[in-house]
Amino acid sequence: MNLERELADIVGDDHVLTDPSVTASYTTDWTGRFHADPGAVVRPGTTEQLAAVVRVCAAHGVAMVAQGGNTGLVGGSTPRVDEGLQVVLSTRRLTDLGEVDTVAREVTAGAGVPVSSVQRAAKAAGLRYGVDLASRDSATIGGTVATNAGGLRVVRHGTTRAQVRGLQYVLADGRVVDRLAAPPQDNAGLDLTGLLVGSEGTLAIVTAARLRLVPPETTAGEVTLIGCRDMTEALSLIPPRGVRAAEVMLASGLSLVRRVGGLAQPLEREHPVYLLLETDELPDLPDDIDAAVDPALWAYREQHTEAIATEAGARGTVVHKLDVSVPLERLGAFVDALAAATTPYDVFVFGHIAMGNLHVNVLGATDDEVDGRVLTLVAQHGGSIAAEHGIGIAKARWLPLTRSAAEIDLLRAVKAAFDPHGLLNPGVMLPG
Ligand code: 2HG
Ligand code: ZN
Repeated sequence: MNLERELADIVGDDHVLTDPSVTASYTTDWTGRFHADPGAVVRPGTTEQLAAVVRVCAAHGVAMVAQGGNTGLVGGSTPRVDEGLQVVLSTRRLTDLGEVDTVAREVTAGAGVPVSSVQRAAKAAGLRYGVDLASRDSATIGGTVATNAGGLRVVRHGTTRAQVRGLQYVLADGRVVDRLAAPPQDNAGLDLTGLLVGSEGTLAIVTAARLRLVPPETTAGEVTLIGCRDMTEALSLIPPRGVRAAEVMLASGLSLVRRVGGLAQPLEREHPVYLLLETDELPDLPDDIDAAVDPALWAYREQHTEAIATEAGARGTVVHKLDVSVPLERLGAFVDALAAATTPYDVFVFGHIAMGNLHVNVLGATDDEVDGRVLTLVAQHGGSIAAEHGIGIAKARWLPLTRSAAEIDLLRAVKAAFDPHGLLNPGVMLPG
């Protein structure tokens, strides 16, 4: 039987999309850098429907690209040009959100639930969800599980993996594994749930997650923006305790955000580096420091991604997003070396300083040669080429820079065990 007809028999005609004007938002990534025409976009409404869709695609030997809110920045959830016929499997209709269990401090969320909905449900029950990110209204639980998203509170609560108590997922042959009701402690065999977090849709398709919630903060917290000489000074000003968020920006990014967002100069003077702290109490700072305290100062950090996208649009180009991390003691040297590695392009650098995680945004490149230069520099500084956004297709060819041949052999063996026919997110994560 015809593939489209079989898919429509499972999810209904309205949820198999093929018209390019309708599928465009599913087939182009957020940066506009990655796009390919899929066979179809399928939007199952339940786990059972999704499993049936997977069985049909598997029977036809058709590849499947799982997609949540499509806010990813490495081309990990859109179809790709050189992988043949692919079906985009959108999990956005899996929006069941369970009751918050205030005793276990947990909630179960469907893969399509936006992060901000989990945050609101937790808050209404007197708790919090430990992951927060600027794309909270569009990014989904499924997508953040697939990429092991970090975000703005990672220094306080860890990455998404630390919040996931259990998962429900569909295997490449359509079988459903349900570990949503896993007990709090469970050492019966390998931690498959932990393995799936961060697997970027290459091993299975996550349909729901049991999430740990954390107690509310007991105070509102203090938001301080501090002007710094360099990265080393910024690092030295992060207090040893009570840190809820520690973010860094450079002068170029701050001035772009001010220009695009029409924001005032936040401090008395301009500085090469800015540290934004959210802390339980006001931080102890040297007397001569240039700093301001105000929750509204978050805007200077949160508006970076949008401001850079606006600037790229105005220049008729796309942004190359290089989410990397280096050991804290190498951060200063790495940032100093970036200018030479990114010549002649404009580069904006910001990120989660306490984790050594920098978002290197390069503007104006027409091929990925500059990506290779930056990622090689990362490797030379003992870092990782993917800190919190995943490898996607954007960085797959550079994985050997920071993973050994033995590790890549293991990754390939794990992939083959879960997905022997290579149908789940082909081209993502592993070099070709
Ligand atoms: C952030 O920290 C996100 O704001 C996006 O991870 C980073 O736009 C980026 O490069
Ligand atoms: Zn980030």
